[in-house]
Amino acid sequence: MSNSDKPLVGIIMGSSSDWDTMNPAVDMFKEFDIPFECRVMSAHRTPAVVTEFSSTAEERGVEVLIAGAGGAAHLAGVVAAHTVLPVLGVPIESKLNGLDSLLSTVQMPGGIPVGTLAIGSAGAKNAALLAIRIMACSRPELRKKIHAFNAKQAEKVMAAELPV
Ligand code: RP5
Repeated sequence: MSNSDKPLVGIIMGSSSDWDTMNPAVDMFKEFDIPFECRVMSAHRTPAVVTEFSSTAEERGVEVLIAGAGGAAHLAGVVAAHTVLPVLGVPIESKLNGLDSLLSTVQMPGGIPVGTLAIGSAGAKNAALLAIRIMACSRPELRKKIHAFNAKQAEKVMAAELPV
């Protein structure tokens, strides 16, 4: 899945069963009109595909990579080992409520960084927003869009009504 020949962001997940969790990340890139590519690949089941995807991401023009995986969640770490692009990891909820995914994503050895987000769909949404903030460092127009997004979000909070 992709919305462009020239994606700026690569989103991958270890299994199609991760889609419901990762979909909010895709929604954010659609909302901000950012070209992305989105694929299923597994650090354990398709290691050669992960190696190829991550080692060629830079030459494809990709600027940030997001990897979601659950359980023995090594995907983000393996991606980070094959690229110098920023890699954001999303731990997927699992049989251990995602604690296994969180720990196996976050506990990287010094030298190979993965920016790990929260467990589950909030983590996926924030991975996309963090990727957008990274890309906005050199794109003033994109930074304006983030300000507008935050203002809209705050308006919604202030308009909330309680059933009392
Ligand atoms: C991981 O194993 C995937 O990221 C997924 O979260 C988990 C279970 O995968 P399936 O058995 O549902 O394909 O690699």
